[in-house]
Amino acid sequence: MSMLSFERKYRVRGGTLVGGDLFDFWVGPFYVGFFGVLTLFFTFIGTGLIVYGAALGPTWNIWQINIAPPDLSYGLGMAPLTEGGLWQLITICAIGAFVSWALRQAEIARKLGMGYHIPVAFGFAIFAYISLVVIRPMLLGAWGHGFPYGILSHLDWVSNVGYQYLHFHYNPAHMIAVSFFFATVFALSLHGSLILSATNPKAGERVKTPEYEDTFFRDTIGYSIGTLGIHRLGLFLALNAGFWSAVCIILSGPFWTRGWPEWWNWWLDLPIWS
Ligand code: UQ2
Repeated sequence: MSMLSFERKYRVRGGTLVGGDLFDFWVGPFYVGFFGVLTLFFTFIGTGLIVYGAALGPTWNIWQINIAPPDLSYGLGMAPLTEGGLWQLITICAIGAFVSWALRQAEIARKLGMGYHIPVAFGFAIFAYISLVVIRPMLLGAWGHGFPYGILSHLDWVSNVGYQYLHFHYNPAHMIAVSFFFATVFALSLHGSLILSATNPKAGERVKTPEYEDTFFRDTIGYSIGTLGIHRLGLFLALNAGFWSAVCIILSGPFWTRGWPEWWNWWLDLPIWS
């Protein structure tokens, strides 16, 4: 399986961050590595705990299964398994699996002599998750501020926390995050459609070169960001979307406890109006 002609060139020894040669091997197409083993370990334990938590609950309805964080009264302490302790262990396993996965990406990047762009980008997604279940709960003084693990229950949590600040869309960092999400989607639609239009010609026709891609955008808007530039822009937009999402939820509670519409009173309070 996967015995491609270029494997001998790219399946190189070394580049590991921990353990030297110990886990430096492949299983089929997959690189294992110390962090591959660690990812599998956390994934199996974490998934097992989720299934155990579901089994303790009142339903197997996939939409309604819910594993809740501890009551606020437990503060930042450990809770009994059935009182939010499962949520705490699952959170540890999730972070362990995500971080191990990022470090496995870093090891593979090292083997191939590539930059660390992929693990860094994934790191922003991990940061957004950790801001919800670790950073904000710690700043607020209770694990109970984390979001519950369940399809509908986490949606209810988002809705409830949003209304706690009257109208979350008035959160300036939320506005920035949403704008980056839309800009990301816009950029990817421009890029994806441009690449397909240039590289998927009718039968018998030639694939178009990047000069055609540049020309299309110069003709339409007088500017082309370029083939490397569009990928820099895409990464920038996507990382900012995740980053400002984390900022907007960390601000809410630890640094701003009133309704978000009220935050904009700084505008009405400017001395220039008097
Ligand atoms: C581009 C270019 C690409 C692209 C795209 C553009 C040849 C293949 C999509 C056009 C992108 C521009 C003008 C930037 C738009 C700005 C935002 C914030 C979305 O020029 O070079 O390479 O894929």
